[in-house]
Amino acid sequence: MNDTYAAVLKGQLDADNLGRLEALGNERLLRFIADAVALCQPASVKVCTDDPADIVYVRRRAIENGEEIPLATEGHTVHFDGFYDQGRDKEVTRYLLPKGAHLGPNLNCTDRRAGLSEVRGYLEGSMEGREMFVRFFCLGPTKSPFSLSCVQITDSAYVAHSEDLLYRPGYEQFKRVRGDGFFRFLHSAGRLVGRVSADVDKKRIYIDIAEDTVYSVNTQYGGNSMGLKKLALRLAIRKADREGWLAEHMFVMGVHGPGGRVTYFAGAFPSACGKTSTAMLPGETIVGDDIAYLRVLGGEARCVNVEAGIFGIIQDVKEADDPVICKVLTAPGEVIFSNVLVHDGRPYWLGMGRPLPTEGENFSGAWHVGKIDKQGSEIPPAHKNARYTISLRALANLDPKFDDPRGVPVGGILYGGRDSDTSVPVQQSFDWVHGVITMGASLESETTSATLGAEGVRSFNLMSNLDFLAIPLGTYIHNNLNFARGLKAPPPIFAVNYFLRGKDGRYLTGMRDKAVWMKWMERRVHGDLEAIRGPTGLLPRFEDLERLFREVLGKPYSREAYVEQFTIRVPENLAKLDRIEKIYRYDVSETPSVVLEMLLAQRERLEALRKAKGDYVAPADL
Ligand code: SPV
Ligand code: MN
Repeated sequence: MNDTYAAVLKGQLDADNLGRLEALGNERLLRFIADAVALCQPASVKVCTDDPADIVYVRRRAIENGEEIPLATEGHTVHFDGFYDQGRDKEVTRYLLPKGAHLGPNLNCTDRRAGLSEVRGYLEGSMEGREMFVRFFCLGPTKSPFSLSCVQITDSAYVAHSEDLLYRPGYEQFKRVRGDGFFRFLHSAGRLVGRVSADVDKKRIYIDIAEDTVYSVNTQYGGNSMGLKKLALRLAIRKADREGWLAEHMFVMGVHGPGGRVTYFAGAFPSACGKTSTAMLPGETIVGDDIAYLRVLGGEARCVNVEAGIFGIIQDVKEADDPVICKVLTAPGEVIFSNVLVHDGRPYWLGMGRPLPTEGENFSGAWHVGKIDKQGSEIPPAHKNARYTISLRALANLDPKFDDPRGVPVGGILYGGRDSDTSVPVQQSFDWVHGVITMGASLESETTSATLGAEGVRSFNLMSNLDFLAIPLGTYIHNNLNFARGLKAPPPIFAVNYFLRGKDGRYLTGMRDKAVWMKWMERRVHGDLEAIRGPTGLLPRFEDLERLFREVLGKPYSREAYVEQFTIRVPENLAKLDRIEKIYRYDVSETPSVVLEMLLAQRERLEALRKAKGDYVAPADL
């Protein structure tokens, strides 16, 4: 070892922990850890291997240091984040931009030198009197072309514990695959008052793209603090850009078709738009609910779930709609609840389908009905972005190919957003390019509580990956278009919308109808069903949906419902094209020219239809 970093590690780590690091034989890793130790000044350092005893230790520490509180059910704990730390904080999440680099006008960047000095300033001495945990994980299955090694340093046992549920162990992977191509995450919760980060004004999440390193400080919320989640996604998008694959905000699920056939779908939805509940549909099997890597292997598109658990929104999770998750949330086993209401050792959340207690403990501390915040607004019993963290292995519907090193074949891709007035519930694109551009790159969604800020505002969110893009938007679209080049047959692309409303404001589709849309898409992948050609895509026929509603949900489906759901709303679609075209024409640099050409062709089809048939055109009139 080089003298300076060796001296730091020798001075701070006992022989056992030092031995664990040295066994990895990775100088870049040792340097990173030594730098973090010298900077954050922890009282002690715990290096975790893949040994289950280390996980037991981390779990115990989370309880001993008060970050997690045991609940009545065995294995269940609750964690609270600070009142102003309840979602991903986009404003203070920035790329550190080295001199000469550029990421286009749409990404939140700051000068690298100034940013490093600011965030490292906040990290200085941040772990005094506290324990530092060093953990190793693998994104994607181990021993796989998809595997990506990561090291997480944190002073939060809650973060170290959560990642244990959410990711595959990576210590042995580090031993096998030496070299510098790993991601590095350094997190400190910062100064705590009670159990929560106190210096909210000094919350920073800075992504050093030059070194594949993320610094996160003065925050605890999982999406800001757990490096392996969306922070690693940002780094992976850059790596994928360099290497010619895709890193996406997508679930992966197996949809079960006739004769025992399983067709895998990868689906991108913005946060809180039905992504997890689609991946968890009864009768289907889940591979993952949030992040996927896609690669071309042997001329075929294949994908993996990057993660091994779920950090899911708990609001509206109820027995009738989510029986599999409910079972895990109520049975003994490892579950971390966050930002729910706790009363008498039991967790409660909004929309759980029964009355909530009128008092308890929540993200505001001791809570009672009518409690108000500093602005005079009433504090809800549980936060809307309250979550549960579980391992996928706890689920009865885990797909058997979940851990396959070659991933699963991508049978179809789908994009969905929260759209109250424009798109039909389900449609298929004409081809790969049409799907990537008019469905993925044109995705809009009404904002939700998964990030801080106003809700219900329609916002552009290409591929539902906008929040995590780490390369210019035009380059990202180009990479998506190019992905199909190496494929023998590109998977069909679909768009879904679970949130379409009628003129009177009522939802036109039911919560469970997505089960039918998935089965329709599965049949379409194999060419089992015909479709109707509309101006924005290929639409289902009434008789196919009627049969699928009966078979899948055992319920009748009326022609009136079909017509209302699948009528093409020409003015709304044209208004959407206006918005999207404006973005690609004026706000995005390096837009591939095919984007505007495709949007123009869609506009011409809509205008021709309007001329021939009017503003609102039922499928039978197409
Ligand atoms: C999301 O918001 O899309 C999530 C949770 O999956 S977070 O970790 O906050 O990104
Ligand atoms: Mn997500």
